[in-house]
Amino acid sequence: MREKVDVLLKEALIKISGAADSVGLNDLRVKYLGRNGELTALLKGLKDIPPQDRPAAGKIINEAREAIEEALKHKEEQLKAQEKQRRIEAERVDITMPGKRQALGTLHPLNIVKNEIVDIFTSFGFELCDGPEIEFDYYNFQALNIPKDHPARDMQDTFYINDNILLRTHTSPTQAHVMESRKPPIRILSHGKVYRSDDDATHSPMFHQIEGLVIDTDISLCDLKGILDEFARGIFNENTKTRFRPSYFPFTEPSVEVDVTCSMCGGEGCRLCKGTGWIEVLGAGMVNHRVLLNCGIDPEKYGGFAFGLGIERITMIKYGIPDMRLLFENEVRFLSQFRKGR
Ligand code: FA5
Repeated sequence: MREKVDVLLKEALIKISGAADSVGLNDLRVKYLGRNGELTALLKGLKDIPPQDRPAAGKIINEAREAIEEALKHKEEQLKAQEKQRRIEAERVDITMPGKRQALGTLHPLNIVKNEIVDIFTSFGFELCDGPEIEFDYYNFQALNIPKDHPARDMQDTFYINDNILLRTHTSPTQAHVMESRKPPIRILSHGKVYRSDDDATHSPMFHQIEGLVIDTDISLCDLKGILDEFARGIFNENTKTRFRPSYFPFTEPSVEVDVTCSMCGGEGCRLCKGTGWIEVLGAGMVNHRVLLNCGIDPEKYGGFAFGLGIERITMIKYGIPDMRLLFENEVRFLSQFRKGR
């Protein structure tokens, strides 16, 4: 019996110490100690040996069993430790690796430029105002000295909702709302979306305007020129000059178109300014006395100036953008060029 047990024990200990993983180890447990295991078979065979030899044989088998159990336990702990080590290696995080950079958003170029324009004018004491985008014909046209059927209506192709209601074609109606509801002195800046039936590389059916209005005593064209000179230097560069050309708007008299020296060539003449050295940026003028009367302001006592510009146009000039549609397509590669500190 001892020999048999010794052979079995030796074989079991070798196999256990060579087990590759916990599954293999469990198979060995079943093979030797399971209900039909090889050592269990020897125990069951005790009944076939003479009774006086049974205690000694039983002792030998039990000692072998304890040795196998001990070896299984030891190997199990060893395998567990190895598996844990392997997992730690596999899941190891290198905390010195650089993190994944999050893609940061940025202000839209139209908002960047709008904020710059607003900053310049609010530093002169202008107050920011909003007006409705769906507007009465009266405020968009009639109060601004453009009666129904006046040819000047053709200057702004209009989206009508019905005979009296339309999508505002400019931010000028805010002038009329403010003048109706406040007493001078008035110094406001109105901004927002406006709509016209226009669509090409330099015109969009929806675009953004900013409008300035000053009403007070003793206001002259020189004040307008001074303010717009400062604005041009602030929004383009220190060396920018302005030029006033006579123009026509029904709500201002006299009216002017304002040009600035080309920010790309400095006035020498280039592709951007079509060789002229000048770029048209806005419309302006002294508020027409009829508009003052329409809005309940005494033109004998007060006067003022107004100006209106397209934010898209200023943005295109400032950044050399050739097609206005780029500003509305939300192409990320285009927009990300305006991120600060790229
Ligand atoms: C006006 O809208 C006047 N209300 C401006 C004004 C205000 C004059 C106060 C005098 C006193 P105008 O139609 O020129 O003017 O438009 C002003 C600017 O809006 C233009 O210089 C141009 O930059 C921009 N603009 C006009 N139509 C479009 C369009 N379809 N898409 C993009 N920008 C446009």
